[in-house]
Amino acid sequence: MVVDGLGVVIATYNEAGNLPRLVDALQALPLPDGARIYVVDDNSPDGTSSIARKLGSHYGNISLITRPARLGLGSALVDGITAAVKDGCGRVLTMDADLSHDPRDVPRLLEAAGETGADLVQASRYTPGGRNSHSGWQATASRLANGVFRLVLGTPHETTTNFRVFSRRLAERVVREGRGRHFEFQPECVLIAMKHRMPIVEVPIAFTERAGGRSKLGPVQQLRLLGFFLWALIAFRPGLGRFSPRRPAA
Ligand SMILES: Nc1nc2c(ncn2[C@@H]2O[C@H](COP(=O)(O)OP(=O)(O)OP(=O)(O)O)[C@@H](O)[C@H]2O)c(=O)[nH]1
Ligand SMILES: [Mg+2]
Repeated sequence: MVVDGLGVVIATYNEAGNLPRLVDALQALPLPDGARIYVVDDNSPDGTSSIARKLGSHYGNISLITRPARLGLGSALVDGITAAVKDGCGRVLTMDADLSHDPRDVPRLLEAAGETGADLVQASRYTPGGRNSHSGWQATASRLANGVFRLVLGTPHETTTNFRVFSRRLAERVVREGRGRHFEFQPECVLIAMKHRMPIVEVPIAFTERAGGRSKLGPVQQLRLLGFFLWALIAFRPGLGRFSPRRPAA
């Protein structure tokens, strides 16, 4: 049982080349005592699970959840967050495995969570000071979708990030109330936090291209995400309450 510890949840699908680099970088950080890493792998054909198992026997603080087939990022995050909450973690950090999220930003996110007590601390490429190395129409579409969402629903600058720290009470909420099994789980978490008037803080980051391997956000997932945005714009507008940013101390 990890009381008041940190759970780091990493969903993986075909990230064999990236996972060891990420885990080594995380282990080199000054993480809180008792921190535990939860890798949720969907039986990746490239053997990510067996690599995670080896990393687990080397470091000793890694739990591996292997699921039978590719079941979606949102459902993987829910399974990882559930395991962390069950182990008694006081905070849960989620991040991508592909090194788009720089592990060196983790201490800044944890500091912001500690200083502000916010239920959701988000690393954002769109908040002032943030940067995005993606370009092209997908980057424009992502920026536009986040901008419209913000304008209509009063959400933070970015709702499509998976680099986040959840308080335990929000982690419990998203597990219970989240319905999105795929990438739409990411904006859904923001809406759940806002629905319960839980404070959200954004921390600027530089988002970089994945280090290797292929994107899992293909056309089907992009359409699904777009569908969620359109649905949420209609379904959530009344009475959601606007995002009121609380800035971490400089
Ligand atoms: N377990 C599991 N993990 C997934 C699934 N889909 C995506 N992931 C993981 O979720 C994280 C985000 O997926 P990415 O493919 O990096 O998505 P993205 O960052 O929006 O797209 P890129 O910028 O092109 O990389 C990565 O660690 C993936 O391996 C899934 O169905 N199951
Ligand atoms: Mg990625």
